[in-house]
Amino acid sequence: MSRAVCPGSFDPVTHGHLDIIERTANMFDEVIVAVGKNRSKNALFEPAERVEMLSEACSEWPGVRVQLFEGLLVDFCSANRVDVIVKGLRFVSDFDYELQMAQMNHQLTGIDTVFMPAAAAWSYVSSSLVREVATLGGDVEQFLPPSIARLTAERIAARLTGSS
Ligand code: COD
Repeated sequence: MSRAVCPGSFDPVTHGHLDIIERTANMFDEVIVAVGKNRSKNALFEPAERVEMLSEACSEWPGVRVQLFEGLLVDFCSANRVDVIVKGLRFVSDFDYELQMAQMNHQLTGIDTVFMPAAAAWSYVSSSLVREVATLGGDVEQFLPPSIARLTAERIAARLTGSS
């Protein structure tokens, strides 16, 4: 039984993330999508909301489950008997950052990271750009599943009117 983890902030989850998760699910028996509880970013959605959105978005893929994690990713991997970390790579700057984390994680517990190239169709998409475009009134529907695009628009509208 092989088990991979796809970790991230997923604030919000985009088609780019989902492409990586689906391709990972085609390679491993089980995939845990691990949602970091990290609050240092100016998060749009609470961690529990992100878990709910991801659970719905991944519901048709057998073997994929979504969990929150806090603290070191390697500790989460050890506690959940994860064999490999899978990360999506979009461009060279992703590689620089991800390589350093992969080497640190390997040094800490021996776990390996596998890099998966982003799909060309989504390689320019990031959660932070989606948040920025939506905040400035742009249409982000093409980058997100429909229900998540709606929730994103609602949350940003609430922020802009000061009710959230
Ligand atoms: N296409 C393909 N891949 C994508 C796309 C896209 N359009 N967008 C993002 N990705 C990839 C990213 O490259 C990344 O691999 C993953 O999806 C998640 O992206 P984000 O932006 O949602 O999440 P991050 O990068 O903010 O998440 C970082 C973690 C939470 C995974 C990281 O901070 C972490 O491991 N934190 C735990 C603390 C820890 O262990 N620290 C020590 C690290 S050595």
